[in-house]
Amino acid sequence: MIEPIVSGEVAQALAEDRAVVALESTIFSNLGLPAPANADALELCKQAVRDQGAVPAVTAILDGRPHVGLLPDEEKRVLQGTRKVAERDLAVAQAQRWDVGVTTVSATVSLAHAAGISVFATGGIGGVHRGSELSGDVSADLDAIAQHPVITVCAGAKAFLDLPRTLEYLETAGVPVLGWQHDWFPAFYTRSSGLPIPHRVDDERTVCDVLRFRSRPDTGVLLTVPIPVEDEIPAARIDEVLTAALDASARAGIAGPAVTPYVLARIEKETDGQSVPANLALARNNARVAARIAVALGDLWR
Ligand code: PSU
Ligand code: MN
Repeated sequence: MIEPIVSGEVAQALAEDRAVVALESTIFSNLGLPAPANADALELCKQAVRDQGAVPAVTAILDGRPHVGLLPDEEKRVLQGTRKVAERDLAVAQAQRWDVGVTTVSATVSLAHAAGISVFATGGIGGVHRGSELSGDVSADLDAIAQHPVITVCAGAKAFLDLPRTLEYLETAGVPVLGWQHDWFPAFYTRSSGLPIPHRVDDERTVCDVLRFRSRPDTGVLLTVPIPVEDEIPAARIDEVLTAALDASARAGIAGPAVTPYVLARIEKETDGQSVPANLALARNNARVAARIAVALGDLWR
């Protein structure tokens, strides 16, 4: 049973039916971005949500309790967090009273659901890893998105994943996959993976209607938003870098939850840091779109 501690500001916004956008905290820790870019990302995402008239709700584990919405000193602790919390780890982090745990997409959709928040913004979701036929590595993000009634807004999945299989998995799990004003499944640093998006949507109203009309009340929706044109990293450059990063990860024998942070750090190194501003730009853009959806959802239900 999850009973998150909801911050005063978020609780009040929810009580008044105002728009709220959940934000995960792994991306704001050093597992997601190096300092000081992680702190910048947090400020930019929160501000992007506020600029649209919505309230940001960062999720995390603090003092063994799940939190939705953080105070400034709590945010500082999250920036330093090193323990990654997927949905299944929420229980362990509480049972063992973890001091700080940073939440992934799977943990965040679960906490958003528990708190009554319908829209969530992240950078990129986890997915089916390349070589999953052997490793079995499929992110818990996918099942969690399928099992909580939350719209997850992301820039697609990381290009180091197996994107065709990730899309197949989402289809099997029954998750509607939408493209925000775009015809292609985005690949995080690049606007297109070359894979067509199952369904393009052009306005907030349609996204809200997809959530409303889905047949299973506990299923989520995935809204993909391509990185802004001016922030994109050229595809050829990223391909080289990804190959190098994945090779390094295999040589170092990295497995399990450590894979994603390791590969992200290698990509940063191989791009001489160019991946970091791209990551910030897409996270902020996703937060902006998510807030617009959250505002539209509120307008529909009022
Ligand atoms: N993508 C990013 N940065 C991240 C992650 C994904 O650009 O920090 C994190 C997210 O929190 C996501 C998690 O939920 O990695 C997926 O991890 P895994 O592959 O171990 O499921
Ligand atoms: Mn994994």
